[in-house]
Amino acid sequence: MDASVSDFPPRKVILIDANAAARLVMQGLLQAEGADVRAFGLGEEALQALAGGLNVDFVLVSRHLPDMGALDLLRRVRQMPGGALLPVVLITGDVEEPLRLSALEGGFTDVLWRAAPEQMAAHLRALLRRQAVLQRARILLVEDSPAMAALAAEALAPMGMEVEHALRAHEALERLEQRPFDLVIVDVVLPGPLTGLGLLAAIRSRRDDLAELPVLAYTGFDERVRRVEMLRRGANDYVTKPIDAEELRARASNLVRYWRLLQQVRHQHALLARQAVTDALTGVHNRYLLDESGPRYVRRAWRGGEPLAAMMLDLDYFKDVNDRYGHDRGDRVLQELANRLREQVRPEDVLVRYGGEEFALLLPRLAAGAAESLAERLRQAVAQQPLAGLTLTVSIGVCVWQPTPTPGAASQAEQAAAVLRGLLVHADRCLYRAKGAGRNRCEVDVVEAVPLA
Ligand code: GH3
Ligand code: MG
Ligand code: MG
Ligand code: MG
Repeated sequence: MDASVSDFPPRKVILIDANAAARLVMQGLLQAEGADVRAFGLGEEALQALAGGLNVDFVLVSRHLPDMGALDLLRRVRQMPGGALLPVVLITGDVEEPLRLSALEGGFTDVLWRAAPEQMAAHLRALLRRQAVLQRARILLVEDSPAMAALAAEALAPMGMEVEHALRAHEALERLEQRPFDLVIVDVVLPGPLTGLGLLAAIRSRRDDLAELPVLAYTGFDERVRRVEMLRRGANDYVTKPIDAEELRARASNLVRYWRLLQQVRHQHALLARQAVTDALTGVHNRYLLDESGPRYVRRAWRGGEPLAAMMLDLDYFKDVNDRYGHDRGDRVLQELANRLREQVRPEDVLVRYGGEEFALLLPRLAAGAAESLAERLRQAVAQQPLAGLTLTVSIGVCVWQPTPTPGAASQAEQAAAVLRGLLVHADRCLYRAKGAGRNRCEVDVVEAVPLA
């Protein structure tokens, strides 16, 4: 189960099944999904518990009960206070389509087939999550009439949605800045400088994620023109006055679900984007990030005539570590090395794992002297303290580019990318020199000309 769902309080479920073994199986399935289950063998017992004020999110009932038919039970649940909208799901061993249809027509929310446990588990999971999603929904209701607002809030309350009320559109905009909402319900006709249409326009023209926040409008029955205009400007849905509580609940929950889904997609997208530029072993950036953002650093340096340093750093004799202590130990060395390097650089510096045991750094505004002392500091930080219990050293090659200011330089992306490559190639050459000169040392070159690879 993902974290966003497990954060919710457990869903309360009533399970009614005369067969003790079947009850246990179902109970297991539900509990595995984090539900809080109350199981009963008789319909009458379950109805008593419900009538006694037991608050539940849904009811699962098997078709054959010793004391009443499932349909009788359903009818009695529907007559209870708060029972009109309670999901009641029928569990049956029978797959016949006519039964399914008659159960749905009879008012059951859904029908689950006992003999398909996989499918049933998936269904239950969906049901539990659906409820969980709505539970915490926060709605911003924008309505000038306190009486109307009270009606709407009352209609939404049974779903566990939290309703905040704003009297004016500008007040609603302020609240949107203060805390997250899942839905805005707005009266089209509002007094004050900003109408419902104005509020909608303000939301849809935002530059952040809130631009897509669902908006449910309500309008008078005879306000066709305004209603259409509201939809044209991006309202997701509408209800007409007088408000039908069930319709409002159904439309509101659809929109909340849409918003949650959209956020989930955004979250996944951000996660993937982060993963794409992160090295899985060490957690520092990977080479892809350097390709992505390096050219920007080049352009800035070039335009302003600011120095830009590229550094290549490679562990000495690392192959021996793997050979003598194993690959896992080698991995730990790389992780600790990455952490140590990260501690030494500034937030604006780019540190990437360039290859196996090789790291690259791109250091803006670092002139020759500063670049040389940083390289020396990095070298010592490794040599003076063991990595994963092993005393190791690194060799470092540095290329410091000191461009003459060139406004409009590298207006073309390929040009900046070529300079970046040139800098890295040159730094690598310096690294090679450091290796040749005995390792555990730094070699620094300063270049003024454009270093093209
Ligand atoms: P030099 O001082 O010349 O750099 O010698 P070296 O042994 O460090 O260089 P060489 O290129 O011969 O070996 C690099 C080794 O790094 C070989 C490879 O097995 C190891 N290596 C590359 N990536 C990883 C990794 O992700 N984990 C581990 N444990 N080893 C890796
Ligand atoms: Mg009004
Ligand atoms: Mg090496
Ligand atoms: Mg290497």
